[in-house]
Amino acid sequence: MRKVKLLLCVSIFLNSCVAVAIAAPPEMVTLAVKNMTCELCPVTVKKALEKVPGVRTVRIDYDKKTATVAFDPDKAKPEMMTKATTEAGYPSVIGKE
Ligand SMILES: [Cu+2]
Repeated sequence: MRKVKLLLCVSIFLNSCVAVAIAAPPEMVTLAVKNMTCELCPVTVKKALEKVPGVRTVRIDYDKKTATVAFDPDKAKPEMMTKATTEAGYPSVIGKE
Protein backbone atom coordinates (compact mmCIF):
# COMPACT_ATOMS: atom_id res chain seq x y z
CA MET A 1 0.00 0.00 0.00
CA ARG A 2 2.81 2.27 0.92
CA LYS A 3 4.61 1.54 -2.31
CA VAL A 4 1.56 2.45 -4.36
CA LYS A 5 1.29 5.77 -2.62
CA LEU A 6 4.96 6.49 -3.24
CA LEU A 7 4.62 5.66 -6.91
CA LEU A 8 1.66 7.98 -7.16
CA CYS A 9 3.65 10.78 -5.57
CA VAL A 10 6.53 10.23 -7.95
CA SER A 11 4.27 10.37 -10.99
CA ILE A 12 2.62 13.56 -9.75
CA PHE A 13 6.05 15.02 -9.22
CA LEU A 14 7.18 14.06 -12.72
CA ASN A 15 4.01 15.46 -14.26
CA SER A 16 4.51 18.79 -12.54
CA CYS A 17 8.10 18.88 -13.78
CA VAL A 18 6.87 18.46 -17.33
CA ALA A 19 4.32 21.23 -16.88
CA VAL A 20 6.98 23.56 -15.52
CA ALA A 21 9.30 22.74 -18.40
CA ILE A 22 6.67 23.74 -20.95
CA ALA A 23 5.55 26.98 -19.29
CA ALA A 24 7.75 29.94 -18.50
CA PRO A 25 10.20 29.20 -15.70
CA PRO A 26 8.83 30.17 -12.31
CA GLU A 27 10.45 32.84 -10.27
CA MET A 28 11.09 32.50 -6.58
CA VAL A 29 10.55 35.04 -3.89
CA THR A 30 11.00 34.79 -0.15
CA LEU A 31 8.73 36.80 2.10
CA ALA A 32 9.44 37.60 5.72
CA VAL A 33 6.10 37.04 7.43
CA LYS A 34 5.07 38.59 10.72
CA ASN A 35 2.53 37.39 13.31
CA MET A 36 3.04 33.65 12.85
CA THR A 37 2.69 32.67 16.49
CA CYS A 38 1.50 29.07 16.38
CA GLU A 39 1.74 26.15 14.02
CA LEU A 40 -1.66 26.84 12.50
CA CYS A 41 -0.60 30.25 11.24
CA PRO A 42 1.50 28.90 8.36
CA VAL A 43 -1.59 27.11 7.06
CA THR A 44 -3.46 30.41 6.84
CA VAL A 45 -0.52 32.16 5.22
CA LYS A 46 -0.10 29.34 2.71
CA LYS A 47 -3.77 29.43 1.77
CA ALA A 48 -3.69 33.21 1.34
CA LEU A 49 -0.68 32.97 -0.95
CA GLU A 50 -2.11 30.11 -2.97
CA LYS A 51 -5.14 32.26 -3.79
CA VAL A 52 -2.95 34.75 -5.64
CA PRO A 53 -3.25 34.04 -9.39
CA GLY A 54 0.02 32.79 -10.82
CA VAL A 55 1.35 31.40 -7.55
CA ARG A 56 2.54 27.85 -8.07
CA THR A 57 3.98 26.56 -4.85
CA VAL A 58 4.25 27.94 -1.35
CA ARG A 59 6.64 26.70 1.28
CA ILE A 60 6.41 28.14 4.76
CA ASP A 61 9.31 28.00 7.17
CA TYR A 62 7.72 28.52 10.56
CA ASP A 63 11.06 28.68 12.39
CA LYS A 64 12.52 31.31 10.09
CA LYS A 65 9.12 33.02 9.67
CA THR A 66 9.43 33.04 5.93
CA ALA A 67 7.34 32.02 2.97
CA THR A 68 9.09 30.90 -0.18
CA VAL A 69 6.87 31.25 -3.21
CA ALA A 70 7.35 29.96 -6.73
CA PHE A 71 5.26 31.98 -9.13
CA ASP A 72 4.62 32.71 -12.76
CA PRO A 73 6.13 36.17 -13.33
CA ASP A 74 3.64 36.85 -16.14
CA LYS A 75 0.72 36.61 -13.73
CA ALA A 76 1.85 37.21 -10.19
CA LYS A 77 3.88 39.99 -8.64
CA PRO A 78 5.50 39.77 -5.20
CA GLU A 79 3.51 42.86 -4.17
CA MET A 80 0.31 40.85 -4.68
CA MET A 81 1.65 38.26 -2.25
CA THR A 82 2.57 40.68 0.49
CA LYS A 83 -0.89 42.21 0.09
CA ALA A 84 -2.54 38.78 0.33
CA THR A 85 -0.76 37.81 3.55
CA THR A 86 -1.36 41.24 5.04
CA GLU A 87 -5.08 40.95 4.34
CA ALA A 88 -5.03 37.55 6.04
CA GLY A 89 -3.56 39.18 9.15
CA TYR A 90 0.10 38.43 8.49
CA PRO A 91 1.97 41.46 7.17
CA SER A 92 4.96 40.45 5.09
CA VAL A 93 7.81 42.07 3.30
CA ILE A 94 9.78 40.91 0.33
CA GLY A 95 13.04 39.50 1.60
CA LYS A 96 15.96 37.67 0.21
CA GLU A 97 17.38 34.25 0.82
CU1 LIG B 1 -1.51 30.61 14.72
